[in-house]
Amino acid sequence: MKSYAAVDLGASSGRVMVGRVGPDSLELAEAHRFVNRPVRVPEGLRWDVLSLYAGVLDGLKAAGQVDSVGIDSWAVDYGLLDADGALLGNPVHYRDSRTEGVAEKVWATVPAEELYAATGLQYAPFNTLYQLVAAKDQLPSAQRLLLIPDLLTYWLTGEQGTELTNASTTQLIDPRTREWSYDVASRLGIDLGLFAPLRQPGDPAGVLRAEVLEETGLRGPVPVTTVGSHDTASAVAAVPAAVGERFAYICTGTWSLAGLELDAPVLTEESRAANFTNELGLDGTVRYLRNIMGLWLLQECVRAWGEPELGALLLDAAKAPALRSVVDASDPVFLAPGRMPERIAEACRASGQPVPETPGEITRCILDSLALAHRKAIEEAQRLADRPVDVVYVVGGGTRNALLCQLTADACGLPVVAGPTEAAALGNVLVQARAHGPADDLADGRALLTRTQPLTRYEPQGDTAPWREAEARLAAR
Ligand code: LFR
Repeated sequence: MKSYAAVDLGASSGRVMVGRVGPDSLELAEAHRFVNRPVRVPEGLRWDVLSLYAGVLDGLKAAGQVDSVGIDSWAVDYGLLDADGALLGNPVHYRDSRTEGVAEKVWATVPAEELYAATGLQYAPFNTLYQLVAAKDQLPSAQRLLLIPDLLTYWLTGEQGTELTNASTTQLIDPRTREWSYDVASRLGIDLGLFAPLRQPGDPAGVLRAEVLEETGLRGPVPVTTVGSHDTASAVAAVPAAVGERFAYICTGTWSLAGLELDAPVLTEESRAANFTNELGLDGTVRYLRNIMGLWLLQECVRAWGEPELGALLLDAAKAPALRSVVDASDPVFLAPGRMPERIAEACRASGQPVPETPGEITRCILDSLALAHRKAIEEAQRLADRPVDVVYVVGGGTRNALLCQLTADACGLPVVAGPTEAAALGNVLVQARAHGPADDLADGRALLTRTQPLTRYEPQGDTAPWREAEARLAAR
């Protein structure tokens, strides 16, 4: 039996989980959970990365002695270091407005079609590439750029690297070679020397520094292992699909990431126009998916309504009329925080649909819209990659939302298998277990999940006609 600490940082909370892995067992327990509260200061929206690091240290202390530690988090964001390795300011939040209008400037130098053919990344205003162009004035004083999990790994170990799955979200990686895209970087004047050397999931990332051991009470040496440090890469690693199964997945949480696991990128113009991304996954795989706003839409409404009880809200939503009004849940207009109930109402009004009024109605509108966006992404991914599927795996926080899972099954006209909820942490643990034992490969790890984790199956109900009608309604806007 081995024990692994999985640090998994999400947009609103961080957690340190302990995975105990035996040849035929896998138990995951939460050692520590802490709030991740983005802070708005006059210059914009920032991550409180020191408080996150403090949460990681508290979590390692609570976890106790482990055989290794791995870190994953959301993608694209980074910290800049000076020549002495000191952090230059708080990392900027990907929902900050500094990238507004930047893409157009970038495309004037590298046209959007060329950028897609070279990097395979969907357009999202927050891709690191656009952030770096927006931050050009700050870059001269920086000697090093570390993506968030790499920054925390550096603080824990003193060693610097750039983990590949997360690096692929920078829009500076060529998904065919899985190496830096030197041409794109040089045309945009981005110095790739800012990045530390690439590391692959499974690579050693150093050992906990003496001060960290002292602060956490752990006995050294404790290795830190590179995992799929992009949380979505880790979550997809924990999709409990069987070898040979034809499946799609949806990682649900603050975002919904819906798509396919492929062995080669799809870089066609049609794929670009449909805004699909080719992020890199474990073991040579490609995560071919679309970013959908996800439960962020609901989280922001709940915040605006003063945090009512979620259970009651979902009951009201279940009773509200189905598919009365839907919004485009992939639309970046919903990216920034604030005024979410009003923004949803505005979108319904602008598309000539009834305006949902009560929290229950608005919640129903959000869940219907998410299920519809899941349907669209999975349908288009199958077509664009020429890979039909028979089942949809839903992993992550949204698996707790039974209504969303059922609506997704109904909208897709496919069975949904929901679970595990802590997919990112489990994928993180599995990569450590492969590096240090006892898992042999990822297929092995996935099979272990199927045997050990609770999964819920939702069969599609009714036919998909109302969903097709709602889709047409949105398309006709
Ligand atoms: C999910 C996620 C998505 C990424 C978004 C921003 O947590 O990592 O995959 O597009 O956050 O980083």
